[in-house]
Amino acid sequence: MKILVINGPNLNMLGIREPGIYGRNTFADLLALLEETGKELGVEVEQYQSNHEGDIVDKIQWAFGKIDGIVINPAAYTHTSVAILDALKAVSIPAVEVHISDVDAREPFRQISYAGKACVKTIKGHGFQGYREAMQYLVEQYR
Ligand code: CA2
Repeated sequence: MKILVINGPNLNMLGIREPGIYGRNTFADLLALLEETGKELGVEVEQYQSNHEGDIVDKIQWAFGKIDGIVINPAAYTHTSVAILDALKAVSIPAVEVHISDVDAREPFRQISYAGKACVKTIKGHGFQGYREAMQYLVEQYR
């Protein structure tokens, strides 16, 4: 099984600013967790991060026919991007939406998710562990 993990804009800055919301761990720490989780679960993991909406759409399209499950934290594009929603629907690969913070407890605009409408599950507020839970869920449901 192959899992693609997509992280959206500014997540590459994790650990550098706003430790109160996103924690002190860095983006490199997150990538290490994904790698380790992939080994534990016996799945191939490809990670992708971009600050650009169209590049994320391209990566989702690229996944068609190559990837069995997607874990996606579209970051700010969660709340704005119909293009990412449409791309997820177009490829029809089971996708789990992850948010590090509890978006429901934050500003009202963060409580709207377009991408989530194309996802089989959403995990929010579990920190980096949310990515691990998302990968476990895809393996349990779709391997
Ligand atoms: O909680 C999440 O995972 C979010 O997807 C993170 C996004 C935010 O726009 C969503 O509403 C919720 C923001 C990611 C920005 O990451 C930063 C990292 C370091 C410093 C500042 C921002």
